[in-house]
Amino acid sequence: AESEREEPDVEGVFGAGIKRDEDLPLLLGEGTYTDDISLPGMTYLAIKRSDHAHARIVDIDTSEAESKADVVAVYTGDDVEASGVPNTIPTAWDLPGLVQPQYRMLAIDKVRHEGDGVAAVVAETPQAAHEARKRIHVEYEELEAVTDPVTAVERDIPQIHEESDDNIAFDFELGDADAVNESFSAADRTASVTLRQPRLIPNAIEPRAAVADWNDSTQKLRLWMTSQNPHLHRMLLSAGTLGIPENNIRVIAPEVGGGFGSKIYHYPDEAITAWCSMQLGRPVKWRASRSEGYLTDCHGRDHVTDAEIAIDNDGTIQGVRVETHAGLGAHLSQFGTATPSYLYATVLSGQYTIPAIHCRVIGAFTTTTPVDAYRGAGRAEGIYVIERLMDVAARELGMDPTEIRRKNLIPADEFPYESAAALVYDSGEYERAMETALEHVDYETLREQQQTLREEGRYLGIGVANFIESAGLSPSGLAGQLGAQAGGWESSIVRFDSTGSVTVLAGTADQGQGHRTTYAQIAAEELGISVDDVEVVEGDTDRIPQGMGTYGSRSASVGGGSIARGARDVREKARRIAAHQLEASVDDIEFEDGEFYVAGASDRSLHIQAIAHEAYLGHDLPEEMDPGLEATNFYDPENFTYPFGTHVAVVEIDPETGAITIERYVAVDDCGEIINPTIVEGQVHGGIAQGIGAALYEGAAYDEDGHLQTRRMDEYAVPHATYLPDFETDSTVTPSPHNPIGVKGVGESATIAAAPAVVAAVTDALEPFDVDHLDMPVTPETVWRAMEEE
Ligand code: MCN
Repeated sequence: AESEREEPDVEGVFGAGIKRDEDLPLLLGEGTYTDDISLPGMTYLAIKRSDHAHARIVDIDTSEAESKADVVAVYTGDDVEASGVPNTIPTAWDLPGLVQPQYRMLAIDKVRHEGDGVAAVVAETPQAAHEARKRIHVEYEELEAVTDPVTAVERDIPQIHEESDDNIAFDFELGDADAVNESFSAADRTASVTLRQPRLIPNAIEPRAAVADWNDSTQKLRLWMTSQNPHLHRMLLSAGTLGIPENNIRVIAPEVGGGFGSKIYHYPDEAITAWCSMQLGRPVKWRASRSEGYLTDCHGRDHVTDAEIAIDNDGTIQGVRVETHAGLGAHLSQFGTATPSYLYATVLSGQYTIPAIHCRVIGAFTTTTPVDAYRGAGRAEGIYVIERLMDVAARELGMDPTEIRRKNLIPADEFPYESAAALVYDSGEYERAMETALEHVDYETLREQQQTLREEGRYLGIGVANFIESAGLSPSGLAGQLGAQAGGWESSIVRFDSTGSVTVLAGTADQGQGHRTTYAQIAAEELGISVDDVEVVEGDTDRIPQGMGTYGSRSASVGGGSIARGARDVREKARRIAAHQLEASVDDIEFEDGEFYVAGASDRSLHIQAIAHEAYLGHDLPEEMDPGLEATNFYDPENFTYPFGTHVAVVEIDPETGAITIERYVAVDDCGEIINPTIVEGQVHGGIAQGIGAALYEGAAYDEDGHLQTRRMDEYAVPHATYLPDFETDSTVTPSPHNPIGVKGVGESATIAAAPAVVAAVTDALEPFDVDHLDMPVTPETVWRAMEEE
C-alpha cells in the first residue's frame, strides 16, 4: 500500500502568505451573489418606506398600485399581522430591565424612522414593482422627531414606543462606582473629556438582497440572502418571524460582498421577502438600492460620552468614570443592546492597569435608523474613550503621551490579567508592540522635528493609540451570562473524500475575509496535505448543519479552532487505520508531512490520502471501527481572544486652511499566531481605511425633522484611496493560550486603533493652540475654527 502520490509541498502551510484562493473568480466577475440568483416564475418586491421620521399612519391606499400592469400583490402591515405568523423581528441580546417593543416586518399604526417599511408590492418585473410603489398613498399624521440620544431622554419629547415613556431602552452599569469615587478623591488630579462618536453608515460594496422560494407542497423555504450568519438567520426566521420549523428553512449565503457587521442582523426586509413568497407560492426577489441601504442597514456608533480619569502626578492612573448616551435608533436590532453595553464598557481598561472603573450607558430610542455593531463594535468606541483620556491626562500632567502610556501598561508577566472592567485578558506583550511602533517612526527624532517645524509655523502632530480588542465572543456560558440569546461556539465538518481530497464545511460565513484560503491552510497543516487538496464550503444551512457565523473577529479563533480540532480527530482515526494496516501499535505510528510511518522504520509508511481511500473501501479496518474519514466538531473556547497593538499617525496641519495631511501611518498588530500574513495585512489595511474614514470623513447627518441628509455615496464621505497614505505595517506574535492554534482575531483591530491614533495626531499638532480634543469627523473646517478661536 505504498503511496505513489507526489509529495505535496506542505512546508509552512500555516503561516504562509499564499494568495487568496477565492479571488480569481471574483476578479473575473464569475462570483454568484444573491442578486445573480434567478428562479423560474420569479417575482420582484419593492418596499414602500416611510418618508417621515415619526408619524402616525392614518390610512394606506393601495388600490392604485394594485391596478397597475404586472402587479401581483400589495401588502400592508395589517395583512402580515392577519396572516397569523409570529411577525416579530426579535432581539438576540437581553439586558437587565431591557424594554423590548414589538418590531414587525411592516409597520402598523406608526412609523418610527425614515425608511421604516409600510407596504410591500410584488410584481412581475422590478420596474413594475418600483412604479407601483410610487402609487401607494399613505396618509400620515406627523409627530416630532428626535435624532440625538441625549435629547431623546432629557427633553419632554413624544414617546417613540408605548412600552417606554422616557425613550430609554436600558440603563446599564458596569464596574464599582464606590471604588471609582474613592479613587477620584484620593488621586492628585483629574482630567476629563466630553466626546461624540458620530453615526457611521456601513458601506459594503454589495447592497443587501434576498431571493425567497417557498414551496407549498413541501412547506419548505429556500432563502438566498446576503448573510454573515445564515444559521442565526434561519433560527430567528423560524421561531421569531415566520413560525416555520427550523428544519424546513434553508438559508444560503452565496458570495457576500462585504458586511462590516451590517449583514449580521435579521432585518424586516429579507423576512418580508420570504413572507411574500409564502403568500404567493412563487419565488420573490428583493434588492436594496444604495440609498435604501443607507436608510435601513444598521448604522454604527452614535455615542455621546462624558469621561473622566483620576491620575497621580507621576502619571499613575487611579480610576476612570464614563457616562454614555448611546443612540439605538428606532428599533432594537439583534445585538444593538450588546454593542453599546458589554462590548463597550468591558474594554475601558484598554492596555492599562486601572484599579477602578465605572461605566454607565443609557440606551436611548431615537427616530432614526437602528444602530448595531459596525466594524470594531463597542470595542472601537471604548478604546477611543480610554485613548482620548490618556491624551488629555498627559496634557494635564505635561507628560509625553507615550510616557503616560508606558507607565500604566499591563506588564507582560501579569497575564492572564483581570481588568477592573470585568474581562480576563488572555496574553499580551504590550510594551513590545508599542516600542516596535515607536521605533518605526523614530519617535524621539520626530518630536525634535516637530519642535523645529513649529518654530517655522508648521504644525506636525504625532498620535499614538494603544488598543486591545475582545474578539471571538465566546465561550457560550459567558456570552449567556451577559445576555446573549445565541451560543459562542462554532462548528465544522472536516471530511476526507475517498480519493484523498478534503472538504471543510464551516459554520462561519465569509464576506471578504479570505476564509477559503486560511481555513484550507489550517486543515492542510493538520493533515499534512497541500492546500490545493482542500475545498472550503460556507454559507449553506443544508450543507453545514450548524454554525454561528462571522462577526466579532471570531472566525480564525473559534471557526479555525473548530477546524483544527476536527482535522486532528480525522488524523487520529487515520493513525489507527495506519497502525492496523502497517501491523504496528498505534503508539508507534509517527506522522510527518501527511505520511504515517512506523517509528524507526520509515520505509513502512502510508500516506493519509491513501488511508482515506481505505477508510471508504472499508475492506481492512481495525475491528469495531466504522468506515469513512470525517469529523464533526463543535468548539466552545474557554475565553475571548485579546488582539492588541499600537498604531501611530503622523499628520501635518495647514494653518491657513485647516487641511490635514497624513504623512505617515504605522500599524503594529499582534493577532497571535498568524495563519496568513498577506490576508492579515489586507485586514489591517482595510481596517485602517475605515478608522481613518471615521476620524476624518464619515458621519451620518440628520436634519431637525429626522431626515437623513447623507443618503448617497456623494454625500457620505467614504475615503477614497487617494485620501490615504501608504500604510507601514508590522506585527508581533503573542499566541493566545485559549484556542488550539494560538490565533487571535484581526478583522476589526485596525479600525479600533486608527480613529484614536488620527484624532490624537491632529490634537497633538494643535497643542500650541490649546486644543485638547476635537470630535470626529475632524474636518479642515473644525480644525480651522479651533485654531481661529484660539
Ligand atoms: N487571520 C489570520 N491569522 C490570524 C487571524 C486572522 O490569518 N491570527 C485571517 C482569518 O483566517 C481570516 C481573516 O484573517 O481570513 C479575518 O479573521 P478574523 O479576525 O477571525 O475575523 P472574521 O473572519 O471573523 O471576520 C470578521 C471581521 C469583522 S467583525 C468585520 S466587521 C470585518 C472584517 O472581519 N468585515 C469585513 N473584515 C472584513 N473584510 C472584508 N473584506 N469585508 C468585510 O465586510
